[in-house]
Amino acid sequence: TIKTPEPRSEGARAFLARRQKQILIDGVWRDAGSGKRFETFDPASGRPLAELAEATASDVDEAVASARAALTSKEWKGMTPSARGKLLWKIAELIDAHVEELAELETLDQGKSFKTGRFGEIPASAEQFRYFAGFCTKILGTTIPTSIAYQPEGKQIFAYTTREPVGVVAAITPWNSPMLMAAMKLAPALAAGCTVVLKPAEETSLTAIRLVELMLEAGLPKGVVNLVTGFGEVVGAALTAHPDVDKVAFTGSTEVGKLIVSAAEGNLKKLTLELGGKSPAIVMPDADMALAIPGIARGIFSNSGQVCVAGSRVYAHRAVYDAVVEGLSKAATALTLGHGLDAGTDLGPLVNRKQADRVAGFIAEGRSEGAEITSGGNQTGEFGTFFEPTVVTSVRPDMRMMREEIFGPVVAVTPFDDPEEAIAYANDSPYGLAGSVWTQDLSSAHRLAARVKAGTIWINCHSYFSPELPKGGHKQSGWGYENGAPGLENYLETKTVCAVI
Ligand code: TXE
Repeated sequence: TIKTPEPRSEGARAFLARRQKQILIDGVWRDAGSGKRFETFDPASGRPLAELAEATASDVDEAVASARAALTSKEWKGMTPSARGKLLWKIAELIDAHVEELAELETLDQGKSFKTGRFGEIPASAEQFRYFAGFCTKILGTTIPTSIAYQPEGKQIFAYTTREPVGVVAAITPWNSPMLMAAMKLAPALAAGCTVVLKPAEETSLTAIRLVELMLEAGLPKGVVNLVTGFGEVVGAALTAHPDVDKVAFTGSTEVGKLIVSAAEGNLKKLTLELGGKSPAIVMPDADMALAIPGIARGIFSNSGQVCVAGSRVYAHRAVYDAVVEGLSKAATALTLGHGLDAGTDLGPLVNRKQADRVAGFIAEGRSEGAEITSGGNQTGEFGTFFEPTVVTSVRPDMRMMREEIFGPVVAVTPFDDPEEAIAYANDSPYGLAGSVWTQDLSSAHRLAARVKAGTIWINCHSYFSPELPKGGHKQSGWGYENGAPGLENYLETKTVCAVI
């Protein structure tokens, strides 16, 4: 039996002691209009952690109205770019100051190992605000010489562009890396001068609530960020169909991404969609195996595979195929499963029973169709929320486990004989989120990088992120980019002013 350990930080204990969480509208925390609540659980122990407000469409209406009013408020629109930058920087500092607490809350709510949050995702969330803070003073228009032939006598044409915030943004985030996914939307949205209604995933809302508290503490004016907790098909659907929301920034499944495209039709709101993936890793015969094996293992097993860019399809040249299968299987067996807050834990549970059942379903189906499990393959734990890191071979390209996103610690390894075959395998997917190539030959590395259809290609590494590096999906992995300068563009409109003077 796994017990929920007491969090060590005073902050996490105090936050959990206030069991009933609320929504934030126009700077005021309050219950959902319906008065309803639902529980959020520690997936390792099954213990309820807190009660979340179950918002409905009328709460969404109020949150959107608050964001709309804040967009032109003196406190927000009137804030100088420099002051806005300082505010974002201050938010980053507050995240860093609360890193232990936020990492503990993330582990308790999501399951991930403490070190993943403490040394990865929480500091990375602070870096989002720090990176985009610098943009606030550098959002520039241009002056444009024109070729317009007609000009009244004695007059000339003067044309320029300005950049404006796109407006009210609905940020809808998933449960795999809750805090980081929220930060990746809030930071560029605020840098651009937008206002936001944040809807975190119903499974993992705690760090979003704590983050918003810290943002208010940093001095964010009321209404600039509103938070509504609740279910996707109610709160998420109301936001995406709302006529007064200008843009949706979404990370989640391709299935829901498509629903959002239809829902957004009414007012043709702008969309950025970061959707599923089935990212390939190509291992060439000259790969440095000391780098490749741990790198590929990390690329699929970290966060128990609940990572959009997880390298779930490995294509290994036949000369190194056995070594890759053996190496990955050993790496899988070496990982310790346990409660994320226990110091020795490498992998916590999946986010909930439903997700673990889903992963088990893929394995059972694959097995029945001839796939061979060389390591792991079992759902474990008192509540069936854990899943062993798993290496599978003999998986045919048409099998569901090779085509669909499993979102668990499962990797399929397939041999290839020449690079053209590897490229064809890698591109045989409706997804195009990311991929990696493993080789010591510079030319072949860059040639492969050019030929694999994906938003990010890593060479001799996998799942390396930084706010400077644009990240987005080709094919059915999404629309638009997060991070880097393109990440800011999504939150800006261009206005052209053309004058006869
Ligand atoms: O995702 P959903 P689910 C994939 C992964 C996983 C599968 C299912 O393969 O196994 O999706 O997970 C909100 N209108 N990814 O079902 O539903 C929802 O409340 C508007 C990949 O949990 O897409 C949550 O906040 N919003 C992924 C968010 O959408 C709606 C991360 C994401 O949940 C909605 C997560 C609706 N009709 C899952 N329905 C990645 N790319 O990283 C739900 N939501």
